[in-house]
Amino acid sequence: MSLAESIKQSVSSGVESVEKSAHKAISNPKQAQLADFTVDYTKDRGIATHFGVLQSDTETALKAGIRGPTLIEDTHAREKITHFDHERIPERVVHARGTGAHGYFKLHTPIPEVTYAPILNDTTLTTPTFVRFSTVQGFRGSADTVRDVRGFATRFYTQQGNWDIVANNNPVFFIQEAIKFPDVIHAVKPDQAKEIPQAQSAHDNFWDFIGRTPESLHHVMWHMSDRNIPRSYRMMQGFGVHSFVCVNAKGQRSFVKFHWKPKLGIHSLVWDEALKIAGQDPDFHRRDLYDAIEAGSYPEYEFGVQVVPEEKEHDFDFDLLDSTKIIPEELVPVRYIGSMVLNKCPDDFFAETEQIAFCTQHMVPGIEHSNDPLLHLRSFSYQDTQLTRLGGPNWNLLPINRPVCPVFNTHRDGYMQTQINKGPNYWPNRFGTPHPVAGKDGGQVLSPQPLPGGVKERVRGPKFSEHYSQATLFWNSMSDVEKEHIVGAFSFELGRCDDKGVIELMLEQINFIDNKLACLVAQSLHLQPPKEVHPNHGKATKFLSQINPVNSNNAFTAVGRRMALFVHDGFDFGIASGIKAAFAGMGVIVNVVGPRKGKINSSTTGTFLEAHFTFETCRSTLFDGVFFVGGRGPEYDKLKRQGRWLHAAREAFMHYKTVGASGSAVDWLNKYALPGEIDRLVDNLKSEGVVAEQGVVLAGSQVKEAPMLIKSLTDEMSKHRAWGRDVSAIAA
Ligand code: HDE
Repeated sequence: MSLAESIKQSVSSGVESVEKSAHKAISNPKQAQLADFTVDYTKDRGIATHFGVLQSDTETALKAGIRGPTLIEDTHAREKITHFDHERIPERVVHARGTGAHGYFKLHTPIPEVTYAPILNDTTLTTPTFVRFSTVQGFRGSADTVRDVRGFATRFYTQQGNWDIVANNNPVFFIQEAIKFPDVIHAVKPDQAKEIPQAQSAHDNFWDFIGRTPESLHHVMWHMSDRNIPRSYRMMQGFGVHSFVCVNAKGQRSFVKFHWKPKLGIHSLVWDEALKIAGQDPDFHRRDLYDAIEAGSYPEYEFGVQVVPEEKEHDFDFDLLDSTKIIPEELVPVRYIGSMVLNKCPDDFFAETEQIAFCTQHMVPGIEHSNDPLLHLRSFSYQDTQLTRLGGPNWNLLPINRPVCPVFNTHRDGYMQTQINKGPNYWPNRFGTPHPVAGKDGGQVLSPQPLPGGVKERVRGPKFSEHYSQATLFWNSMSDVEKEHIVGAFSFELGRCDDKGVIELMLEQINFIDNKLACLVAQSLHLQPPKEVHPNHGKATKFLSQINPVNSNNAFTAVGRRMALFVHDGFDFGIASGIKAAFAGMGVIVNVVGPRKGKINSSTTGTFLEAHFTFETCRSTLFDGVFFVGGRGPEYDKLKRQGRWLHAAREAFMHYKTVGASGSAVDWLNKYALPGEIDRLVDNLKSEGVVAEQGVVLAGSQVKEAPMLIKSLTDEMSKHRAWGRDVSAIAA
C-alpha cells in the first residue's frame, strides 16, 4: 500500500490485514485439542458447584439467623473458599516470571543429511508451537525489564511427540557443569537472610560467585551487554546453547546448535529506560507481546542450525560440548531452514503459560542428547522439578502438555490421573498392546555412540579450561556505543556491591578479558586502573553486534514499533490522522495521548481523535518514538507550561528515540523542550516542508507534507535509536 493510500484509509482501520487472516486460517491440531478442554464462561450458564448443582446466591453465605454465625452446612461457600485457598502452586525455581503465546512452525529447507526427524524434513507440515519467554532471577511477579538472561522456550507439538527447545537469548551459559547450577542460582537470587534484591544481579553474592568462576566470564559479557535488556521479546534471538546430536537415516551423527532469529531485528532498551519501565509498567514485555499479537503484527522468527559432522568434532580450539562457547558463524555458518510465527495469546494464563512444563529430554527421533556436561543433569532436573511444581507424575495430561499424537503406555495411576486407562498395564502381555515400535516404524532408537572409555572420575575435558578467549572475542566484536554500554553496566553492577574484595576480584577477572575494559570500569568506580596482564588476541566476529549493520543476523524496520502521538484540544487533524492511518497500514502501533481519555477535538470542526492514554498515564519510555502534533487555541498557547509534554520530549530525546513535531509544536520543541539542541534543523525547516536528522523529525502543519513526514518518521524509527545524537546536556 502506498503512503498516500494509507493516509486515505480510515483512521480506525487498525492493522487487520490480509496477512493476519491468512495466519488465522492455518489449521492447528493443538488449538483443536485445547478447544475440547476450554470452558467458555461468557456463555449463559448459571453458577454451579464443582459437582454441577446450580446455585441461587454466591454473595451471601448461609447463616443461623440475621447477624448469626455462618453455617458449615453451606457447601457452596465452603467449596468456594477452599478452592481459592489452594489456587497457588509453587512458582518455577528459576524463570518464574514469564509469558507465553501459541504459534506454528513451517520448514522451508529440509535437512535429510543431518536428521531423519520429519519436522526438519517435511516442508508440507505446519507444526503447532507454544513459546514461553521469561526472565531467570526474579519471582513470578517481578518486573519484565530487569537486566537478566531471557528464556525462549519453544515446544513443537509434532506428530512424533513433543519436542522442546528450552533456549535462552544468550548463546552461552554461566557454567560448564550442571552440578554447579544450584550455586549460581543461589548466588544470583535474593539474599537468603533479607530476600533482597529482587530480580537483579547487582549485588555482592552474584559477583562473588562470578569472580571465583572464570568459566562464567563469557556469559557475563553477554549479561553486561544490551542483550540482557531487550526492547521486546519480538526483537530477541534465541539459542539452544548446547550442541545437540542429530542423526540421519544412514545413522550418521552431527553436532547441531539451534538458533532463532527475529524478523524485526535484535534491539534493546537503554539502561535508564529499563530501570524506569520496571516501575512504570512492570508488565512491559508481556503487554508488548500481547498487544502486537492482538494487533495482528505477529512476531516471527527464523529457525537456523549450525551443523558440525561428528568426524569434525575436534577441529576447533574449544570443545563443542562446552556450553560456555559459541561456534563463531565465520567458522560454521547458520543455515536458516524454517520459521515460526506467534499468532495467538493464551486464553488462560495459569492453564497454559504456568502449567506448560518444558523438558530438555523431550526430543523426537532423529534428535538426541550430546555429552555436554550441562545437558544430562539438566534433563533430569526439568522432569524432576515438574513433580513438585505440578504436584505429581500426571502433568503430561494437562491440556497444554498433551502431545497431539496418540499416547499409549503402561504408566498408570498417581495423583490427578484424568484418563480412564482401559486395557493392559504391563508389557509383555498376551494381548500384544501397547507394544514397543521398531525404529523403521517410528520407534525411538538412540544412535549407537562409541564411548571413549577411561576411568570413572570427576573430570572435565582438557579444552574446558580456557575461559577468556571468547569473552574477549565478544568485547572486540562490539561497536563503540555497545562498548560504552558494557562499561556502564559493569560500573552499575559492581558499584552496587558493598564488599571491596568482591569488586577487586572482579576487576582482576575483567582485566583478563581486556585491559582497556578493566581500566574504564576501574575509572568509573574511582579505583586504580589495573596493568595489562593478558594481551587481547584482537579477533572479532561480525555476527554479534546489535548496532553494526554488517551483522546479517540483525534487521532494521519500523514494523512492530510503537509511536505516541501527543495532541491537545485544537490539534491539526490532517497531520495527526494522516500519521495514524499510514502507520496503522504499515504495522506500526500508534497510541494517541491526550489531556483526557476519549475524544480530543481538533481545530477543524467536527473532527477528533480518540486518546488511549492521558498525559499523566503515559510515559515516553513505553514507545519507540514520540510525536507532538501542533495546533491552535488556548491549550496550545499554554504549552510551554505543559510539564508532561516537556518531560516526554526530553526523555525520549535522551533515550535516543525518534522525536517529532509539526506546526506550532516545532516552535515549542525548539524553545522549551530541547533548547539549543535543534536550532539548525528548525532553520532548515523554513526552506523545506519536512526535515530530519539524528532521529529528530520536524514538519509544517500542511496536510500535503504528511507523506514526506511519514516517510521520514518511518526511516528514523527503523534505525531503532539515533546513536549519533549528543544527549549529554539532557536529563529527564
Ligand atoms: Fe534451565 N531450568 N536449567 N536452563 N531453563 C528450568 O525447569 C536447569 C539451562 C531455561 O519457560 C527449570 O521447568 C539446570 C540452560 C529456560 O518453563 C529447572 C540447568 C538454559 C527455562 C531448570 C539449566 C536454560 C528453564 C525451572 C543446568 C538455556 C524456563 C522450571 C545448568 C539453554 C522454561 C522448569 C519455562 C527452567 C534447570 C540450564 C533455560 C529448575 C539444572 C543452559 C528457558 O528445571
